[in-house]
Amino acid sequence: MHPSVELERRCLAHNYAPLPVVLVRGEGVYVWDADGRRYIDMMSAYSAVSHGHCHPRLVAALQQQAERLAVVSRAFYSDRLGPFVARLCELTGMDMALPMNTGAEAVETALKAARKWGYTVKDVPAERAQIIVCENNFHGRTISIVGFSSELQYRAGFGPFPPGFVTIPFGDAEALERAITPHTVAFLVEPIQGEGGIIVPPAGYLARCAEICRANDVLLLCDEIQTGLGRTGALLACDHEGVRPDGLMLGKALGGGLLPVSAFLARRDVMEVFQPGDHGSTFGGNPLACAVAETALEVLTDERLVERARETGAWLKARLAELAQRSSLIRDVRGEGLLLGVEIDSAQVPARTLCERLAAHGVLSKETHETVIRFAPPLVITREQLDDALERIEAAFTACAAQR
Ligand code: PXG
Repeated sequence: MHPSVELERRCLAHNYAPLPVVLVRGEGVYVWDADGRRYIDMMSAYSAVSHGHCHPRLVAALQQQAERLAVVSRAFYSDRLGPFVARLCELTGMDMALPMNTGAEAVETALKAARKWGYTVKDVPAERAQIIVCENNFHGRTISIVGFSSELQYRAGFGPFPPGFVTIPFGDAEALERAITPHTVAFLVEPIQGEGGIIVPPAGYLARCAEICRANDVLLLCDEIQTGLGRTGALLACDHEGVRPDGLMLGKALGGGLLPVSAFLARRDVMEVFQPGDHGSTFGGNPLACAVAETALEVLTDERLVERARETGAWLKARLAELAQRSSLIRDVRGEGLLLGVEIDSAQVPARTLCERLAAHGVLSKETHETVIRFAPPLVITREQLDDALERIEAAFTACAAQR
């Protein structure tokens, strides 16, 4: 056993069950383990590594900024924060941004903004604000966020939870209309549910939700922490339906695969509810994070990562659908761009076993919900690299089917 595994088992909280691979190096779509074996990374740290591992331009930006100035807190201005938020707003079409670090913090920021907007702008009576969320959501791991999860394990043992959340089925716009009351301040939704199993809602869903929200003076808050920045073949998954949300959460890929960088973006009248002292983060918007994130946005444009995700994603999805014709293990192939999920007949073989087999064939991925394997490689992946991955995927599936 690698010494780090033994140390992790002894000294690290057991809150994950990693595949037995010890990674030591990464470059582009590849990672290497301690024995020098190379793997194609088909899950990109849950979409955080859209730019590929250790992208040279991003590493250079990190190095240069680290040598100049890294962390100052928001007690002072820095020369990096303004240009970063300006670029982020320009790219996403939002008015204002509030940088944080992790995705969960961006979601918490959105929830606070929505509630305060409800009390100060919409005139909802004190302490009565309601936020509508979807079944099968995943928005992070804080107490308030797991409090409105429908996944028993995420909640069990962690209550009591803050009130003020109402759950409706995902993909059902009429359920949203029915759930809205005069106290509803916001609807929080992932345009495609990621952790929930790569669930794509019916066409027109988000656009209809946006209409309903607008008609009822309810904020549409889109969690694009996983789907954003090109992952689904559009800059934002909202763009597929021509929707401009009132509040937007970005994270993961915003840090260029190097640092935790997230942001809540919003309409001006929503963001302006925050007064000095209302909210903050020691590290949120630090110069080092800003330098990396601003470069990550530049690389996204310069390397046409959005278009490439659309093209290679459509191609990968078609090949996986063909594989599904040949393999009885696959029940469904779904997703958009390079956020794809393959649903496994888990009665035949658990998705976890397949992931172990994929690793043995040089492909890294991870199951979600015990039945779905996600294929979400870095957006820089080429057709040739995907061809190679597909051959390995088919070999792994065949080996699993033969072994039953
Ligand atoms: N929103 C969405 C849509 C996400 O997919 C978060 C928020 C939270 O981001 P942070 O940076 O706080 O993890 C996510 C995260 C895990 C795990 O082990 C998390 C995600 C995907 C897979 C596993 O907690 N997504």
